[in-house]
Amino acid sequence: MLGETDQPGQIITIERHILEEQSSFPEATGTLTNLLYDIALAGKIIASRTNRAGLTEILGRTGDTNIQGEQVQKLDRFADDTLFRMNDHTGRVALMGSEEHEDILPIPAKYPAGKYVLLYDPLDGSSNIDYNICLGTIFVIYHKITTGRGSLEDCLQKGRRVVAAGYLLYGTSTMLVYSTGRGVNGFTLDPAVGEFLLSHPAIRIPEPPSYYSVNQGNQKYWSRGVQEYTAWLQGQKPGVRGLSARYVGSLVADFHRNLLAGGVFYYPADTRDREKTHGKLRLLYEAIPLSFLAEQAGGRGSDGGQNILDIAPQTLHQRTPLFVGSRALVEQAEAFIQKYG
Ligand code: AFP
Repeated sequence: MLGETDQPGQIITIERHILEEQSSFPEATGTLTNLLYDIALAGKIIASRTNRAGLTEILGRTGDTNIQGEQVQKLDRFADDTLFRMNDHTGRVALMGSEEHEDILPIPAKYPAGKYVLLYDPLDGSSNIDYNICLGTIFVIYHKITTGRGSLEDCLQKGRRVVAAGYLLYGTSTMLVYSTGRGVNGFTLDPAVGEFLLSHPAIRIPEPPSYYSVNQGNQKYWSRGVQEYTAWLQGQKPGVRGLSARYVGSLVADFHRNLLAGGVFYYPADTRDREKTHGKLRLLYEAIPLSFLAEQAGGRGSDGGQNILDIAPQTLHQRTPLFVGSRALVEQAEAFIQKYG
């Protein structure tokens, strides 16, 4: 894998890394390479705007609500537009889906449609915008499986069919972490030269894990299984060393920390709304891409009963409970839920 064999001190740009990965697929046409590069470029543009959020009129809400019933913030809209416009005319993508839009986003008729499907959560953690806390963009790419210019069916593919997935983290520095199914690599944006440089080659979730991440304010709404699991994570069961809790409330930030330090993020189903006992997070835009990355780094993603990557999505904005991170910790969640419900 790239990064393992390279000389220390060698500078590997994301462009070089993506191209070198492509060269191990003789049948590759370069389309995916360019699509990933377009996403990296969109990430740079979004990062430059998030960094200035407190300084410009962009900070604040538009006053609209999105289809999830959340207030739309200007930065969300900017990130959403940037990702769409960066990919609508290239001939690489057949259609897109965004967490911010109710329906699929076809490529405008004046542009050619390509062979890939791109789904994204443009600015995850947006309720943190006003507080200068990390935000992220999550993306996932599939092959188009229908004929013509694509349809909803192309978006509702199982996570087992992911071609590539990743995220951008807008934190103390901007990072891009992605996988094409050959391990996970992380790149840090050098703002001086405007390039993503390979900083975290061949990421594996380390053992033993250090953290658990959950919104404990919801504890009273959790099932017995999730309560028992949390007590186990805290070391309240005999013979178990407790983990530290860390929770940002921006999924990308929480996931990223656990990817590098070892740990589990979970957002379980809860009974706050008895009509909606399937958790908060979206299967297509959040759970599948991050579970794919976790698995590529030696971890696992689960809804508490089955592997997230084995779920057949039914709707574009389907929600799911999510347990993701270190494999052993996710398997323990499944065991507790199976035992106690
Ligand atoms: P926002 O984009 O509305 O801030 O939601 C963020 C998010 O989808 C995900 O990034 C967090 O992990 C999770 O929701 C936080 O939810 P709680 O605020 O309920 O803990």
